[in-house]
Amino acid sequence: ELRYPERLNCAAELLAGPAAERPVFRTPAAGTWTYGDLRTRVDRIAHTLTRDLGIVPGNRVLLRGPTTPWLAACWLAVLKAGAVAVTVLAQQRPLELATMCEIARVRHALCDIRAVDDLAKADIPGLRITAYGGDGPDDLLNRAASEEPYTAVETAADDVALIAFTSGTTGRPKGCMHFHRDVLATADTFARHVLRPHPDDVFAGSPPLGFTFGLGGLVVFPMRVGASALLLEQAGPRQLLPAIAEHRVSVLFTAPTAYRAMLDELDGHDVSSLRRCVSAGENLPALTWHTWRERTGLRVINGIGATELLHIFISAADEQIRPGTTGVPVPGWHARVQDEDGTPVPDGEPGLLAVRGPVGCRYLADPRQREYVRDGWNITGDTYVREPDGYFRYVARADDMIISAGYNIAGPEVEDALMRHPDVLEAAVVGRPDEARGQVVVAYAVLREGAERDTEALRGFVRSELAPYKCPREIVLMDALPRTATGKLQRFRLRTASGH
Ligand code: 3SK
Repeated sequence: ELRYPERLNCAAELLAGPAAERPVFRTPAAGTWTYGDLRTRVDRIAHTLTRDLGIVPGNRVLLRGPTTPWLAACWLAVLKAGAVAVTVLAQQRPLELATMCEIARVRHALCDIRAVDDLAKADIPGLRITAYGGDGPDDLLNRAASEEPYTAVETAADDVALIAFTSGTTGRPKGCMHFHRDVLATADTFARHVLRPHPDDVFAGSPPLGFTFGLGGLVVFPMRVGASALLLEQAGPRQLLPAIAEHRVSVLFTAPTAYRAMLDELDGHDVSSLRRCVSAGENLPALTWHTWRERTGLRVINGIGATELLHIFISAADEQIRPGTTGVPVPGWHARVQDEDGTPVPDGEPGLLAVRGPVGCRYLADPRQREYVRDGWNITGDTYVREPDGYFRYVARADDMIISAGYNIAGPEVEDALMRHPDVLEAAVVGRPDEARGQVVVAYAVLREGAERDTEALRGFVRSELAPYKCPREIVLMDALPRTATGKLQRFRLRTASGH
């Protein structure tokens, strides 16, 4: 069982150990930051937050920007000052940001200087935006309220450190609150027992820091052991492959889609520095696992995680890996498969995955908490089978979420966006199986009489409302959507029509 002191500030804990001259963040353009550089910069930012911006413990601070050492430093400074980091994805659009700020009651935002105009456009009432990453006198770092070391706020281990958003099936995002101890628990369970990193490891990967998969893999896990991470603003397979060779990356975090894309481009790239490859965000097919093993000699560590539970809770490493399964509960976690009433189903039969462990789901002011946590078990929304030997095998998502290239997309959120177009009468959105991305978003729409049947214009409209990864690949026009006698939408019929 994990034990942490009653008073715990996870940022101070992560920053404390390693020698000042050791590297912590590497970048292609802005060189390398050492732990000493990071500590100095975090302290300057924390002083400015406290003295200049008037941020007090418990305040929620939105963090927005591409994956850079500056974003990581802001995250650490917010936590060190006892405030709560509200992390969002750089691609999220003004409407989405406004909803998240309203839910989390955010009054302050720290935003990469290149993304400030976009955030300002959201016109979020009462939001004070401070830019970072620039060199002007108003930039967060240059305000330099003090050069003194900053004494971390003595937060309780179960004070909220982080609010991470996830899309719900109804489309309204849910803010997941995580404690200071939760952040360390992810490193002290999955990373410690499965990943087993050492201080000379160089981490890299595609998930952004606004996604807890990336926050763990690129900040928390390396810092917990005094290692370093390569932070890439663009981290698609095309950028990752040369970066692995150039920076001698040893631990890779990405999604199955990216492993498949890298396999297509592997020839001529030196990936001999890799010793650990982690895959999560969507199901990893056995074929991808075997092909990666044949081409690189490496066994991919598959895992299932959730924003609600912060990071990975079922996985396996080395000889324990069984391709085609996710693995076994990570030490510290328990998992079972149950029916809708909470009764465990026999091994070999599909049911709902239920897990519990050191991190639990705590939605911020959202009644959907009752659906996710039942009798102390977190119901992840995935259908799984537990094999007789204790391995867990993924079957499908149990709800209406679409998982495309590792992104969780709520169909109803896309439907709502589509229906904001004046020509659209009704819309239904489902996932269609896709070899490269797992699933792609497909929309079915009924237009108003006389409307122009221009599906490209509709796609453009959705793209202006939502992050691009949520935009339907195809919009199919229909005369009417399939409904039950009581008027309920039958998404399963559209799924069948779209190729499930
Ligand atoms: O949502 C996920 O799939 C995930 C995977 C790994 C770690 C964290 C998360 C949120």
